[in-house]
Amino acid sequence: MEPVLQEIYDSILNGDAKAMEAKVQAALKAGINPKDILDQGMVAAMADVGQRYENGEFFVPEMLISARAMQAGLAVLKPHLREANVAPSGKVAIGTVKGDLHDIGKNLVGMMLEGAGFEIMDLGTDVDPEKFASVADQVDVIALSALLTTTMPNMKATIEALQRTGKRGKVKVVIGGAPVTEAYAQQIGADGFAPDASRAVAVTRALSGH
Ligand code: B1M
Repeated sequence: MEPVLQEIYDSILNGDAKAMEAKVQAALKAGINPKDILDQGMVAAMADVGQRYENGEFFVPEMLISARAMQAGLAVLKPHLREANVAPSGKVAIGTVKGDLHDIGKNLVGMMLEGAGFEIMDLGTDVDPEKFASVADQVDVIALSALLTTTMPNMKATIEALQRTGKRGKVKVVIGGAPVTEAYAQQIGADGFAPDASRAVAVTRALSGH
């Protein structure tokens, strides 16, 4: 791994948001591909943080400061994740489902969709099924993120809210997040599943026709 990518990785593990900004800027200046900075330096480090939490080596405060360092790096990277000359596409409402406060993956998917030309309505985290249903008339796709096995059922609850309010036929629903699978998407009647942000763009494009 390039030394600066290792430094980015370490800054996330150390929860050093200030160093992150400088290191990501240095990596960009050195001509390293933004996708490599993201995947090798940042996403890999967050997976390591999760592993350490599972092993009892990290606790919630460590996860939180690592998340802040990740967000600081994403803010620097954001303009560089845009695709060149993208034509305006469809509109996507994105949010993390009810009960779930994890927003890094959701933000990343939103950024990549924005970079691909989609207009993003970011509903934030802990979003009620009814809130998603209330914006269904205004968008082409609803994108749901969940990071907890305990909040995944709220993806199903969101689809049910769309059905209940007669809006299911008006939008496509794409789901994703670490515990979510293709099989789960089929089980709950979602239109698409993506395991990561790049594939979320491909699936959203295919479903929205943009
Ligand atoms: Co939490 N947490 N956390 N956490 N946290 C996990 C998810 C966990 C797996 C850690 C572990 O045990 N190894 C575990 C869940 C276990 C489970 O459910 N099976 C867990 C737990 C238990 C908890 C708490 C319950 C801890 C506690 O309080 N006791 C608590 C819950 C709070 C709540 O939500 N109600 C909690 C809290 C937190 C923090 C607040 C401290 C912090 C979040 C800060 C924030 O988001 N602003 C946090 C963090 C940082 C994590 C880990 C370490 C990292 C998550 C992350 O940001 N990854 C995580 C461990 C892990 O995931 N390995 C963990 C980086 C991000 C880029 O990846 O979000 O997976 P990810 O997104 C990916 C893909 O999943 C996909 O694309 C993204 C980019 O490739 N994707 C989509 C995501 N959404 C998508 C939507 C799509 C398509 C693709 O279509 C619409």
